[in-house]
Parts: sequence; C-alpha cells; structure tokens
Amino acid sequence: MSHPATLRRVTAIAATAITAVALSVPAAQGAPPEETLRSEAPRDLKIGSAVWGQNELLDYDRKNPTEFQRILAAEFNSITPENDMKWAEIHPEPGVYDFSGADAVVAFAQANNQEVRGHTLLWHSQNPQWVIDASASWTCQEARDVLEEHVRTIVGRYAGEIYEWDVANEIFQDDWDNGGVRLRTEANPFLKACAEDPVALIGDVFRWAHEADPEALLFLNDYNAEGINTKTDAYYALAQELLADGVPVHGMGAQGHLSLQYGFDTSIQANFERFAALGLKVAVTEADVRMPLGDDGEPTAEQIALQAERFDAMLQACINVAACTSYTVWGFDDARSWVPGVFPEGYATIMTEEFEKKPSYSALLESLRDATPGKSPRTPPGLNTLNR
Ligand code: 9MR
Repeated sequence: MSHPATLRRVTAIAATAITAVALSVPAAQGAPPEETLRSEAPRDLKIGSAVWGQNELLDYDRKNPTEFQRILAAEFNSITPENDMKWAEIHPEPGVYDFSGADAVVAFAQANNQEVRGHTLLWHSQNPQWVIDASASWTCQEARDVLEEHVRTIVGRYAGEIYEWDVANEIFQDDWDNGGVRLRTEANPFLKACAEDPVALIGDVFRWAHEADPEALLFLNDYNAEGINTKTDAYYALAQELLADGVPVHGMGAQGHLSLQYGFDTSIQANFERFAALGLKVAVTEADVRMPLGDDGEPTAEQIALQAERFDAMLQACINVAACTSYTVWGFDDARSWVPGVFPEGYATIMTEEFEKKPSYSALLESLRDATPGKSPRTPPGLNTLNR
C-alpha cells in the first residue's frame, strides 16, 4: 500500500536529479562565471571604489541599474562616498543635515552586499561656509562642541553600517620650507581653534566616533603617505602618542594619489608593516595614477604600462601585509575622476570613459587572483599545450 508514496518519492528524486543536471549544464558548457575584482579578492580584503551618491545613486533601481551602477556592484565589495559624507554636503547649515547622498550610498551597498568606508569627519577642506565664518571667533571649547555634535550625529546615524571611517583626513600639512610636516593648525578650523593642544582634540574625535559606533575601524588618512617619509614618520609618532593615551585609533590609510610625473616610493610595504607592528590596520584608500597627456589627450603605451605597475604595486603591498583591510580606487572610470578638474593630467583610473578595462584593471585582477588560494594564474588559451 505504500507504493504510491514510494513512486512519488522516486519521481521527486528523479525530478531533483533532472533539475540538478539542468542547472549544471550552463556551468559545464557555457562561459565560466564572470571574474571581477571582488570575486577574486583574497582573504577578507575589501576592494572598493569611491562613488558620488548624490550624482550616481539617487535613482538606483535594482532591477534596472545604469551601466555605471552595474559595474560598481559587480566589481567592488566596498564603496566610499566620494563627497556625500563631507561636512559641506551632509551638514550644510547649523543644525541642518542632508543625508540624501550618504543614505543612497549605504542603501546601494546593502542592496549589493557591499561594505561602506566612511569619509570623513575632520578635514580642512569642503567645510560649509557657516563653519568657516563661525570659526573666525571660535574658542577651542566652541569648536569642540560643534565637532562633537557633528561626529556623534553622523557616526551614530550609520552605526553598524560602516566598517571603516576616515576620521581624521590630511591633518598634517607639508611644510618643506621648515624641513618637515606639521599639524594643520591654520587651514583646519577645528585644529586652529584648539592649536594649543591639537592632539587632544584629535584624540577626542576618535573617542566620540568610537562611542557612536564601537564596531567601526577608525582611521587616520592622508596623501603622500604611501612610503616611509617625513609625513608618515609624523603619523607614526602621532599614532604612538594616541595609542599611549588609550585613543581608539585603529588604522592608517594611504590615499594613493600617484602621478607618473613623480617616482614611486617602493617602501610602501615596509611602511605598512611598521604601522601594522603598532597593532594598527592599514589600507589604500583613494588609489589613482594620473599622468600628463599629449596634445591628442592620449597616454603613450609606456604610460599605460607604467600606470598598471603603480596600481599593482600598491595592491601588492596591501596583499602582502595581513593588516591591510581594504584597497579602494578613487572612482573607477575616467569620466568621473576628480583629476582633470584639478591637474593638467588625466587617464587616472582603471577604466576609460566608456568603461573599457585598462591594463591597470587587468593587473589588479591578476594579482588578486594569484593571491587567492586555489586560484591559479590565468594562462592564455593554448599556451598550456604549447608549453608541454
Ligand atoms: O574626489 C573629490 C572631489 O570630487 C572633490 O571636489 C574634492 C574636494 O576637495 O575632494 C575629492 O576627494 C579628495 C578626498 O576627499 C581626500 N583626498 C583627496 C581627494 C582628491 O582631492
């Protein structure tokens, strides 16, 4: 009498088997799944891009993404709001917050299984006019109150949704005339108001951020901070001082804005290692590699190759140092790069304006793949047989 039930079971198993076979067909016969930067990333290394949420993500429709949004989701497992969390954007008037761009970045990330790097809380640039005006007469306590309210509001709003924060950005300025670098106690309105003890203020910004989101890793971040140099020596000393004071500082970010006009300091890995030895995380936070272009606006073959080497050298340092948590490019396509607006240079990102992948992209992909256990270096079709 159990026959019909057995039959049903057998039929069900058969159906399952057929489904399994049917499902396995595309994988067996079709193209292999698309390799992307995020799919090839080793360990828990995050591969990120900056994105301007206000410009690119407000209209996001998951089922109908723009080409830019499709690539952003496919290639990266981390995104950084390029401008949306900066003071002028998110806190344009006293007591007035505009979270629209930042919310769009966080929503996009969550929809696409990405993490968010917050950027940034204490910076000399992109402060709103009201901060600039008010700061003319600030006492240190007044500056502290304004900054504390801002930090607790922003970090608190996104608590649990941001894995790393660039808390203090570019707080050292180059001061070559005086033989080194010093804290930006003139251009940064908050440090200026507290110039008598700027380190105490910096420490408290990290403390406020940590209280507002105990899970987020809190970073110092700067440009010209790749190799071992006067500036990173200053950061190293500052990090030691903050750590000795019990400040919750967790990482040092090297922005990685390179230009082919200058040499590349290969001590980046050694620099990362010394910060890691302090117990800090490190990250490449804003990588791009710009270059002067000819009259035709095009790079030479040599420049294209050299750009790939530089992008890759920064990634190699990150891969080789276990404390390196993330490698972020400052925009992935030339059409959205900040570079041409500021320098007489261009071609700074890993994809062209038409989203064509440059050799720089391929170099990153290969290095990520090679660093992933179980993945073997890609061999061009046919080469295997020829070699045997
Ligand atoms: O890419 C950002 C650009 O859109 C802004 O206009 C500019 C304003 O200063 O900031 C750019 O991002 C900077 C980042 O926040 C900090 N490091 C240097 C980056 C390039 O200037």
